[in-house]
Amino acid sequence: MKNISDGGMSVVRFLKSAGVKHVFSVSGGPLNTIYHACSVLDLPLIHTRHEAAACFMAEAAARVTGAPGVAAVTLGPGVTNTVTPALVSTMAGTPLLILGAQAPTHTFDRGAGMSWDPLPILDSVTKWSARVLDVGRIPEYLDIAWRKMWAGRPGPVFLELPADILAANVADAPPTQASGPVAEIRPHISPVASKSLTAALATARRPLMILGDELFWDRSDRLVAAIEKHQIPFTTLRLARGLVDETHDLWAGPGYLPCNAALRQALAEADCVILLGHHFEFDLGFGAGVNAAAQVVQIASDPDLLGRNRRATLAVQASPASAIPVIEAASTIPIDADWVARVVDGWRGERRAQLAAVTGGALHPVAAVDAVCAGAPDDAIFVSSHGNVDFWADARLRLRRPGRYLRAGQSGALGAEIPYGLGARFADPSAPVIVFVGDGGVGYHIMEVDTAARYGRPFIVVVLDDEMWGAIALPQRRTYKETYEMTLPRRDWGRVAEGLGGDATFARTAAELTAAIRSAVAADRPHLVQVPVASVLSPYMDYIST
Ligand SMILES: Cc1ncc(C[n+]2csc(CCOP(=O)(O)OP(=O)(O)O)c2C)c(N)n1
Ligand SMILES: [Mg+2]
Repeated sequence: MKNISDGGMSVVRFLKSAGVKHVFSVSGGPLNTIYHACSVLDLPLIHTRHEAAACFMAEAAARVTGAPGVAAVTLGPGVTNTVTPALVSTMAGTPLLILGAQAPTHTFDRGAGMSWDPLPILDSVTKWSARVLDVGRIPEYLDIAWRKMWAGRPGPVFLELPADILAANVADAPPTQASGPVAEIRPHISPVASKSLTAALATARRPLMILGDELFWDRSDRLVAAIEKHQIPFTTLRLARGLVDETHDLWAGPGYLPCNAALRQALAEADCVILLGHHFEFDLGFGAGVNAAAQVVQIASDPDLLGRNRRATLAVQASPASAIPVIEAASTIPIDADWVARVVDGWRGERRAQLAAVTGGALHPVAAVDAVCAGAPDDAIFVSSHGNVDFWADARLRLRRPGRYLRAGQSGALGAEIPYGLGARFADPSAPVIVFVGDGGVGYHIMEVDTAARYGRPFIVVVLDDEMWGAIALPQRRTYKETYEMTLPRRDWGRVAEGLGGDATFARTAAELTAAIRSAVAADRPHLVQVPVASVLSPYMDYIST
């Protein structure tokens, strides 16, 4: 082991100081300095099977722990393989640092092997991207990257590191600037905004609270107290899933209008909508269905989100967590209790109706999701893909803690789910992790079962097998009365998993599925359960494809 102080050491020293726990990677010659430094400085390096999977794992770690993940990839195709996860991370608002190698600077513009200029490509899918051309400036550039990653709504950043810069001796170019990761900066709610917020609440009779992404990073231990004091019905969206226990009496279901008709109605009837740490995005119908006469209070640190798609009557640029004690302190709202009961009962009724749809024959997706949950321990982390059957999972799961449900989000990217499962297990080594994926999505990154086996970080993959690309096939059939290249023959995914070092079960009934999950959790080895399911269009897909 050479004890050198080169660019690779500078990189890893920074990552350690920033609290990074793993570097996810696929190797490449120029990355050797980083690999060496990870070994010397004891930063665990995870060698995956695909650069996209490495990035998804790094991003998953952030979704579980709240601390950013890091991926290191080689030049050219190594970097372009990160484009999709960078896009997912941008659209989901999650922090991710991608380090990409480059050919040595003296070969620039000569057509060096594997080399391509990735900055125009990565620029378009990240918050910020840059090239480092001076070994002494590596800590400074990482510092900039870290700040950009967290500024406002979090997102991915990309740093290109040419091979000669990574290999250069730091002693020849001492660091330009002492740096370390900055603390997150969020503006505290001002006294003036607090007064306006209190005034808005004072006239509310039918308030509805939407808990969104920023609250995941910006927690408040007064959230439940504020909700309960005023008896405000609330919904949870994307990163905020599970932020408040979703078995709570006041939970109005998941914050996705396409799968929650009760929420659509509640938004149309509410007289005060409190949107915390989010904007009126696609799954909130861009705010179009909100009662035109309602007061809309929107609180977010990132001013770019304020008023996006739908104007707020009170838009506050502040940490949503800093606003929650103001809500709690407000005089009790003279609430319309009958309306609140209608809102929460509306969602419960829809949940019951999901079960009523379960019929005989192949397992209904709802029955499959329930059977998995029945075998899963309380601390399980769930991941779901973006096929039709997963939309049933999205509407069926009730998360009881934050960071326990991972889904690519607004990008809708198939393929993130299996690496998310493994990334989650690295982030929380003791939590059982269960991934829901279709027979289409499973083909993207099933290879990562091998990575799970190599590193002893097991997770469970549940393949909901309807023998088709269902999310596309079912609307196709509805519109055209036929489908085009949509069928998938039943493949033996269990044998694939076994070939990669995992175990496997084929389950046909709910009881077999629950038993398979229980024994997989107990064995704590990578496990794939394949379940034939009925092909039934989920309410979500039904809504968005009409
Ligand atoms: C990267 C990517 N490619 C294509 C799509 C479009 N797409 C969405 S769902 C789907 C079918 C998924 O099939 P499967 O995984 O079997 O789930 P099912 O819909 O059958 O439940 C496709 C192709 C996508 N969301 N992401
Ligand atoms: Mg399918």
